[in-house]
Amino acid sequence: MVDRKDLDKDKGNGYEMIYKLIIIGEKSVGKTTLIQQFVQSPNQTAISKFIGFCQTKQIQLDINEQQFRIKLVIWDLPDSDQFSLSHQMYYNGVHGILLGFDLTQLQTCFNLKEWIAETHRCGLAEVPIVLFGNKSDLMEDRKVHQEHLDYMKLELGIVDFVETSALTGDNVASLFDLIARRISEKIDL
Ligand SMILES: Nc1nc2c(ncn2[C@@H]2O[C@H](COP(=O)(O)OP(=O)(O)OP(=O)(O)O)[C@@H](O)[C@H]2O)c(=O)[nH]1
Ligand SMILES: [Mg+2]
Repeated sequence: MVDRKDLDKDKGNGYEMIYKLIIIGEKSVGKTTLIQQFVQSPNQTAISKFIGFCQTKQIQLDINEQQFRIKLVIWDLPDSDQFSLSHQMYYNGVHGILLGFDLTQLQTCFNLKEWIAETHRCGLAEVPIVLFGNKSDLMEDRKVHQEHLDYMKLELGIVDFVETSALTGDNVASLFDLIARRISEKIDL
């Protein structure tokens, strides 16, 4: 759970907060590319090649007509085991989760439930999740259609869904804005 007292406040310049995000999903859905597109930097801070990499980016959010400066710390897990967040360092203190699949590979949707179950096993049941379908630029190869999406959202109990292209950048910033907004709502700023 997000605890407000853990968040660093700087009233002089609006609020300053740090949200830790993890990005999960099947292999090759575009998790790493999405983070790189968002932060516009190929340089990742490697914590360990077995544990993960993280990138940071500051965003501005307008909530209830107040400007909030939020630093996002985004964790990418390389070579993830199936459905395994495997290392405590990865999921400790997580404020938000991005769960992704590939719009051109229907099978990347089959295990979304397992990924959610894993987040619950790691104590993240109360943490906001936004689902994203990546590779929206590959329109002709699209295999995940509206009926699949409707079924998935119902089955997974997820309301928030964004279609992204990590290649063109389409909706990438909106995805990160949305998860930051959901976290902020949870904290009840
Ligand atoms: N056309 C297209 N290709 C993409 C997009 N996002 C990622 N890719 C490509 O998909 C491949 C896999 O992308 P990655 O970012 O490595 O995927 P990942 O989810 O990090 O994969 P793992 O780390 O192995 O789990 C790469 O060849 C990317 O260039 C996208 O939005 N559109
Ligand atoms: Mg990757």
